[in-house]
Amino acid sequence: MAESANGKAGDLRSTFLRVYSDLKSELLHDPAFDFTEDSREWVERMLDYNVPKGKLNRGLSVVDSYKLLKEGKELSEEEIFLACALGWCIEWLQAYFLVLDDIMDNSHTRRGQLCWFRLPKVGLIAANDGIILRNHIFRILKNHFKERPYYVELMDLFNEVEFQTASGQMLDLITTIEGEKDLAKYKLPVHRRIVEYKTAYYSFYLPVACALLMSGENLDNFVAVKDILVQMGIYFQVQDDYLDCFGDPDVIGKIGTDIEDFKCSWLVVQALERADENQKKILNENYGKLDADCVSKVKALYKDLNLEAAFFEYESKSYEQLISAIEAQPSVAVQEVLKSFLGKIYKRKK
Ligand code: DMA
Ligand code: MG
Ligand code: MG
Ligand code: MG
Repeated sequence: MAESANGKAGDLRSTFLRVYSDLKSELLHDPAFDFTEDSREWVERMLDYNVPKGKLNRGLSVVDSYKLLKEGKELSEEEIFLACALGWCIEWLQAYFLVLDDIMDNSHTRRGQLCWFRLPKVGLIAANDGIILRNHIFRILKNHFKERPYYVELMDLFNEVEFQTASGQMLDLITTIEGEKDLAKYKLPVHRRIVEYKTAYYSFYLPVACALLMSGENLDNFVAVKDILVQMGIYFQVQDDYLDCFGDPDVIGKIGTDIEDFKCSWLVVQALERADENQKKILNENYGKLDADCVSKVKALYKDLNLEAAFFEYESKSYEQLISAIEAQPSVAVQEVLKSFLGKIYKRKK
């Protein structure tokens, strides 16, 4: 296992997926719960449906980052397993947030399939499945990291980041409360605050922080790195907002709902900045309505305002700023970690 995982990217992916199967079977035989046949089957189906079907960028980044931090030294089989297990903890965290996010955002599809709660047998059982997914993270950490010197740090990291993400989700959701919809409040700093918390910490800081803890580092010494990763996370969520409207659902695997949901998306913030009085009127009358005609009118306005070009400009500017911040980092290994992460998302289509 170690040999192949030290090699090509494709090998790493298959090693990573093998670790998923190992972790899953441990969870399905957790001695703390006396599984019935039905409950074991439910959990297995729920995991296979929600955990391993994404791009796995976040999870794989733990392993990539750990390797780069080891500066070319061959990893032992155990190190590879542990880095993969931490990567999976992040994928579990992501699955937990997405299962609940899709309920709250009234979404239809995710990763090219129906959202979990949309399955007739599932419905709001999905809410408890989200809680189960969340608990699995700490089962995995206990099973594999209990004896490690960084165990407490690791649990604290996952708790902190989960709290930040849930708080970001709250901000995202309370800006859309029925009866309090007011586009006038949708300004760039409001957007920035939401996406920093709901996306950046768990998607960007967490994978690198896991790799740093495994390498024996003290996270207090990496505040500047954290700052760059948070900036990268903000850029990533702007891409997500852009793709919600302009992406190809067959490629991104989900149908956008931001316009219907009255979300404080980067696109609506930009539209409001560029709109004349007449165009603002169109937005006020059509944004946040569960009605295909209203959605089309908003999309047509986005085209008129040339938001695609605005996004491409934002994208290149963010890239340049991130690269110069990264190159100002003293450690070359850290630079490599950050550049590899940025390379994975720059100009992404999904
Ligand atoms: C999702 O933001 C954030 C979390 C923490 C799941 P979103 O609703 O824009 O994500 P998506 O577009 O994937 O539904
Ligand atoms: Mg969503
Ligand atoms: Mg959401
Ligand atoms: Mg989105």
